[in-house]
Amino acid sequence: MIHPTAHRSIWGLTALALGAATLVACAAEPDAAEVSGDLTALSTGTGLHADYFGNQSLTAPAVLARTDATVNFNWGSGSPAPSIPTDHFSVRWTGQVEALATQTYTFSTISDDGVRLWVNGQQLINNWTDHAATRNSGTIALTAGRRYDIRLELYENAGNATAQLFWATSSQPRQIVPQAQLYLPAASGTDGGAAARIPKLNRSGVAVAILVAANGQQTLAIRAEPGFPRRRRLRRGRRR
Ligand SMILES: [Ca+2]
Ligand SMILES: [Ca+2]
Repeated sequence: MIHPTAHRSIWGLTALALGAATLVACAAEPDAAEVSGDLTALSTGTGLHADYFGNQSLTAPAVLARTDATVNFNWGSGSPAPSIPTDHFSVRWTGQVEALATQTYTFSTISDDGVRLWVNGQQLINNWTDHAATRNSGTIALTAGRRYDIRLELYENAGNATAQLFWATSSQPRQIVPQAQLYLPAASGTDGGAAARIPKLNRSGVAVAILVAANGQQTLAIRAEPGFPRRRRLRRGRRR
């Protein structure tokens, strides 16, 4: 068994040894968890919540509610489900998207007809008009391992109907946002994912964890509180 004092100093040394490389990011965004490595294996998303309306104005009540693994639909002249008409319907997808990298993401849609997209409360796409299949896009900076509220709305007037949601970064080619990165709406807050699996802060104001995924992939995760290191906290710890 490790003596409490020794345990504290081990944490302290760990923090000091790792601090130089990691605290740059922590200082820029003190409350954020800085996570590096391939996070794909840690993603557990099941898709977005979808509400389908039997009108093109998203007017409640929804005719159908379900989880859509991705948004990658080309309904042609058909309908999303037997309970939905082939024309004059609308859909709202809600939930969270988990970033894989700390980068600027370009979200894009191909829609027929109108489309609107928000990520983290910021509207990225607004083409709420009748149109044939059209690509629209917008950008937002995201942090690896963090989840952000996402809302996508579509309406179909007549003729063909399409709804697709993509993302891309400077190092990741455009792809349909994968199911593993899409989560059902959270009860509260926007932080989660790998960040939520990092242990609570210790007395020195930092937490370090090695996250091990099912495939053995190891990811170093560090969380530090604003102003770390805090000498006063350490002194208070020694008096106990
Ligand atoms: Ca139609
Ligand atoms: Ca149409």
